[in-house]
Amino acid sequence: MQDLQPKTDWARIRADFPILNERVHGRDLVYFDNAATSQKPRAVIDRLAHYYLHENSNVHRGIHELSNRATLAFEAARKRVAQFIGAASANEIVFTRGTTEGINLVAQAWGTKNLKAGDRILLTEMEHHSNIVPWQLLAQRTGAELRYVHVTGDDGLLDLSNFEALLDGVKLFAVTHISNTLGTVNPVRELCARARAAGATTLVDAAQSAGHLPVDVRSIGCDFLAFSGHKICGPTGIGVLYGRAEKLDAMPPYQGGGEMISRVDFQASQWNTIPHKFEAGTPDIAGAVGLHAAMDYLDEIGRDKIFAHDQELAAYAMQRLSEIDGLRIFGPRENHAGLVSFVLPEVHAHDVVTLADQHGVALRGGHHCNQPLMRKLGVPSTARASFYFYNTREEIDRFIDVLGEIHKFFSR
Ligand code: 7TS
Repeated sequence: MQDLQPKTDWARIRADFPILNERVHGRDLVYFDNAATSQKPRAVIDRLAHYYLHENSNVHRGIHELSNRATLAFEAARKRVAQFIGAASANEIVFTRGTTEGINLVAQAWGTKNLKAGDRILLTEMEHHSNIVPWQLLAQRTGAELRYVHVTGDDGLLDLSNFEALLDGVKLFAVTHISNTLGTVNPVRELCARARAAGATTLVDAAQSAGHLPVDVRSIGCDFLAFSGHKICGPTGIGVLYGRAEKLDAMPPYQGGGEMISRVDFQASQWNTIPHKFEAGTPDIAGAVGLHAAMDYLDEIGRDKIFAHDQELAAYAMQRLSEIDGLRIFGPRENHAGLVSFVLPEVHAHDVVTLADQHGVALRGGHHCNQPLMRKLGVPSTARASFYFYNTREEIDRFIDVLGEIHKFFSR
């Protein structure tokens, strides 16, 4: 059968990102640090400028025209987020500063009310620090106990052989959708179903997934899901926490201030409805509006196509990396997300990154906010190349050439 889908013009899409034309140390930039933050297309940059040029005002409080424009744009962004992740209602969308703040909000507001000494919190060994430390703080406050689903080893999969046993007594299960170090894509739908069947509340860290593959909270079946705007072509400073309406309704506020109240007296106050109850103070209005443009931009390409492209680049990079003698690659061989972590024998990851930078190639080296995972894998750090839809196979070839030179230099 003939393929009736129009071919995606990746070269034209790449041209939407002015920063990719930068020269770094006299070379064309190769930007392979997308897991840390993505670049921004002109559509998002223009939308931010338009907001500040024509709509800037504070939201919800004003009656004047500009305040109406800002409020309409801000609330339209909330509706768009609900659609972007398949939420039942815009009331289930809380704007935050990012994934980290979303997880802290749940740990603080939901956790403090619902956990007590002896209760269990189940995480996995591949979580980012921002999906570990808020739960440690909660455990310290409440006397709850932390448990971890093990990672199998360099192939970076979750060992689910004793998952049901681990779920015993668990009140909260939190898991990353895609690992920012291993590139593992976790079966979050199945994991959330099993955790909920065992009586646990579930949270998905979608920092690495929301902008890379179609994400649907009702299909995943989670209670909470968090992501960051800046990793999905949106601005920094804006993020999203999704919460099931009944969960958010039953939670106390996270922070106090303007916007989150319906009535304030000198001694006590009453809370606003969700999601406003969780948005004290002036929000990042421009950020939300810019995020709206980013979501429109991504969905015009199609997140299914973006993920197929990510996976193709990761597979190609792993194939090319395996040509280098003794190089150790982390993460699954199949169904790998768009990033690759590796260690060159005898070379510290920071040296790899510093030397690659001299050739214009932006990588990241370190523990990637996964210190416990690094200890488990027995390495202090890895070097990581992380891709997005504007990256190309030619850029991977350049990166491999540069690694080859670094390898040669250190094996002399
Ligand atoms: N969760 C995961 C899985 C992440 O990869 C990150 C950031 C976060 C949470 C935190 O997101 P933030 O926007 O709140 O900071 N990951 C990375 C990274 O891999 N390199 O730099 C930041």
